[in-house]
Amino acid sequence: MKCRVCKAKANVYLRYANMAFCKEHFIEFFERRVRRAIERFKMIEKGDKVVVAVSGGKDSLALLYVLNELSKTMDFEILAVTIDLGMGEYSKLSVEIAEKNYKRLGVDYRIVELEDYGFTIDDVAKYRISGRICGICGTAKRYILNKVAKEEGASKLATGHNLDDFLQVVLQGYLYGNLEDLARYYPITPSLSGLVARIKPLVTTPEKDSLIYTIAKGIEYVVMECPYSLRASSRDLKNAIFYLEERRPGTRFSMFNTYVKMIYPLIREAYFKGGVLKKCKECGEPTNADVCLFCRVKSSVSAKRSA
Ligand code: Q46
Ligand code: ZN
Ligand code: ZN
Repeated sequence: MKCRVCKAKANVYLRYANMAFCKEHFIEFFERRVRRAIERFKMIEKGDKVVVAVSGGKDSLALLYVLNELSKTMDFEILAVTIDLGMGEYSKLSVEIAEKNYKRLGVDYRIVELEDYGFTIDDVAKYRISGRICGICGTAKRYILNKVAKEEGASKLATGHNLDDFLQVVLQGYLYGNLEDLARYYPITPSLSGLVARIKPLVTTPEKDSLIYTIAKGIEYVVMECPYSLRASSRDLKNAIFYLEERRPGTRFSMFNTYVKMIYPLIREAYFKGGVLKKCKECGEPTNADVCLFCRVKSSVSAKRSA
């Protein structure tokens, strides 16, 4: 098979698009598609300061490399942020690999420790704090990234959610009827009382393509799996989507377009609750409750630590 651009021997074949590329032209294609998603959903404007959330995994690092490239021509700046979540060896390795990549690219970065905010994810597991670990971990990441983005005067917060991640959340919303959640689920979430605008530049990038991109660019990423990852239900949904994709290549893109063009606007109209948030009585960060979930977890851990 030959590269569709230069006709040299192809290294990558994308079945969903029936296109083949050599390494160099795959990289170009990948970066152009991210740029198009950014433009289509108006994710980044001139002069933006974008915090890039980097876990050390393939998607967040692919995102970092692409945004670093695009920042040179699209006139915005980036700041990479990694949170040490306090999960033993896994966190150590994640931070180490993220930092190696920051140095390789020469980008500005910050590494923050969850421990400095009051607890670690290992504490949540050890003290059996009520709630799913991944739910609490997700809350902690959103809380800290938003806080750091505000401290740094950032106008956008970018995460590495890819097309498969996005569709999995949409399907989960359909299955369980979480329509209020879906009313806020879109490639860009505008800023809102104390929350920095969030963007998902990889939203039109299939998961496997980020993997190929990281390999093509020689990016070192964390292969080890998180010790708390159960993934059962989210994996099942992804497998279901993948099954449909295998039978009919391109299904994921049509699911995506149907959602953003037709379904999301209807759900938004019917279920979006205006989005005014309260301020947490303890930390002042935005929340739906009197005291935010982050502060509640923090108090439970400190009560158990001193018990
Ligand atoms: S949420 Fe769950 Fe992840 Fe946190 S505890 Fe690990 S698997 S890192 S994306
Ligand atoms: Zn080529
Ligand atoms: Zn709080």
